[in-house]
Amino acid sequence: MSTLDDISAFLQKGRANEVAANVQKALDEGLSARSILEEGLMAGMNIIGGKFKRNEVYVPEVLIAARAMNAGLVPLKPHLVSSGVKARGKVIIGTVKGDLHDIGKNLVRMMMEGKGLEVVDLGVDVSSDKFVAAAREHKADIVCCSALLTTTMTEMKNVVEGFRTAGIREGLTIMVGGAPITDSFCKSIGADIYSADAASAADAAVAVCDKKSA
Ligand code: B1M
Repeated sequence: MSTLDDISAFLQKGRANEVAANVQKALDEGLSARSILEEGLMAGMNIIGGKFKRNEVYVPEVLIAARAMNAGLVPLKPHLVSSGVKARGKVIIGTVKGDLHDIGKNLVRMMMEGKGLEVVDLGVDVSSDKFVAAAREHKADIVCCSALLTTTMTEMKNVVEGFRTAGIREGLTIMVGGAPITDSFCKSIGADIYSADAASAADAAVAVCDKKSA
């Protein structure tokens, strides 16, 4: 078995220490951070996701797999992000109300930080009011909403409405993403940018901030 297979296998068993150790081993072997993320960590999480869907594993197993994934991201973070870049803009990020999934959101945050953006992470289960208050307080350029459930993605519409009602929608970019989100959903709720993955979310955010400061 390759180190990437080991990472996937340990992640599925929720063995956080072994996942982190094998991520470090893969880095030492010269594997790219991207392949470790996609072919090791995310591959393992996708297998767990499929088993979860077929009721072959349940919430506790998925939860410990998620913890193991987060442990694997720790040694990977410095390699996913470049360092020493000057802050280019301010981003507020959170997983929307009712939704507790945070791994994708954490990846988006890491990639954005790596591109020199200052990111304020509101965590999970974030209400529209909280997004609005934080954007106001931090004078954000971009608000990023993540959702993983078809039942919570509709909360993104409330976030967009919340900014309209507060009178601060103009000049603010609202970005949305997460597995059930599509470009047409983004347009239908009046958000500005849909990104399918963390790397393109970071690229899009940098483009917005660079355009603003040009
Ligand atoms: Co949940 N869960 N879960 N779960 N869970 C899914 C999402 C599900 C697809 C599983 C399944 O049935 N196959 C399903 C949703 C079905 C649906 O709505 N259509 C589901 C369900 C049903 C549930 C519960 C309702 C289960 C229950 O209790 N009966 C429950 C809901 C709890 C709640 O949120 N209120 C629940 C609970 C959980 C756990 C707590 C156990 C755990 C989350 C732990 C955590 O996040 N700390 C969990 C997990 C881990 C998953 C799966 C297995 C993995 C999600 C993940 O982290 N993927 C997931 C199945 C799957 O995806 N295969 C599943 C890895 C991550 C890197 O990908 O988050 O998609 P993702 O992020 C991607 C992109 O989407 C994008 O970038 C990332 C990649 O670069 N992205 C953005 C994400 N946010 C973005 C924002 C952006 C741009 C891009 O801009 C702002």
